[in-house]
Amino acid sequence: MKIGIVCYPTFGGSGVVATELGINLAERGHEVHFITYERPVRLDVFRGNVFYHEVLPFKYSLFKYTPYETTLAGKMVDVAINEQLDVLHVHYAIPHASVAYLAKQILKSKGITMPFITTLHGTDITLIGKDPALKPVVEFSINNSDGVTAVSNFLKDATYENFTIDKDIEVIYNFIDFEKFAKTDKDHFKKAIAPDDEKILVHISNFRSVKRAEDALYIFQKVMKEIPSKLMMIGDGPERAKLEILCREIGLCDQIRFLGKQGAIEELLSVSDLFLLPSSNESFGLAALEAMALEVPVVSSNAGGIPEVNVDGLTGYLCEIGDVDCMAQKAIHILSDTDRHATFRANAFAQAQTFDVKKITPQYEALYERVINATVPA
Ligand code: GMT
Repeated sequence: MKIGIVCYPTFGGSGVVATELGINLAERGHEVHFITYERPVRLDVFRGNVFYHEVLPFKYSLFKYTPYETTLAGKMVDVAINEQLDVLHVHYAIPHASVAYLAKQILKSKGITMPFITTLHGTDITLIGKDPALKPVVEFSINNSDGVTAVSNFLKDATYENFTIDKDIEVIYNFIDFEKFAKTDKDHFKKAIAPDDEKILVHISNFRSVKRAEDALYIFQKVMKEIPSKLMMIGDGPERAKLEILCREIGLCDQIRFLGKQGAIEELLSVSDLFLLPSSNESFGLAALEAMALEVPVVSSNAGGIPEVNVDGLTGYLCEIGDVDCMAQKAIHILSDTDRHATFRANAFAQAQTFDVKKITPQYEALYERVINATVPA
């Protein structure tokens, strides 16, 4: 198949999922065309059947805002015609689903049929999408997609609760590529971060308020009173400056490393002992799955779709949002006994295997085929 993929090219979860899916589809023999405003961060190796079409900003003195949606629609139409796409798959509803609808109508007026699939990722539904300023457009574009998927049952239910939806939403979970996320011997990293063999706790996010990254610091503060440990804070975002101030206020800057955005996450996870995900909302929690793929147990909040990934008492623990005492106590419980820690590590890995990309990509392929076959020619 010839598949167009539209996503945010950044470190955000939806962009990572879209890029990894495109790469996997290409490895399975499909031709994949990424349509984005920048090269996606994880699209870092040349492949013969992967193409990247950049949406360039259109500037004109009359415009206060660059008309991104219009140029994106134009690029979708151009790629669909010239590359003869069979299907377009847009990730994150805003604005990609409504723009895909516009592109589809333009193509229809030219006698070209191009179905599109929308994958809902989380905040496009739970946070931003339900804002009255955006809701009618999000609702319309979901109802007019040829196929709709959500990355968890929680997100599917939230979509039906927040919008009037007359479409079937299929749950296709996020996934992990075990060829990329394989444990590597990074002992020199471990020595650099934890020279006295301390336990390494890790939090990875885009440091937006929804991640409650400050809770990771409070949890760590309690854990390190019982267990010699270090905390790696990976990623960047609007809350980072406040977190660095907090780290100074609680006097733990020697124990906490802010590493910023990192490319080879798997190398840092290879030396980690426990992952902290205290988010107030999370449709899936891809970062937790990536940790589990590297045998790192997870202590998290029980928000949104996280329980569909992190199984309480098996792969880690779930506590109420904001209950840092509970999360610290569970972290200590896991880390304080070597055999118990090893069992949690093994369980986390086994659970991650249920999300193997090799099991998930065929679900998208089947959906593409169903949608293409069901589409009436223009
Ligand atoms: O908030 C983020 O982490 C970014 C956001 C996105 O859309 O890029 O992530 C959402 O999509 C990820 C991939 O499907 C999910 O793993 C995250 O749980 C989800 N974030 C939220 O729901 C807050």
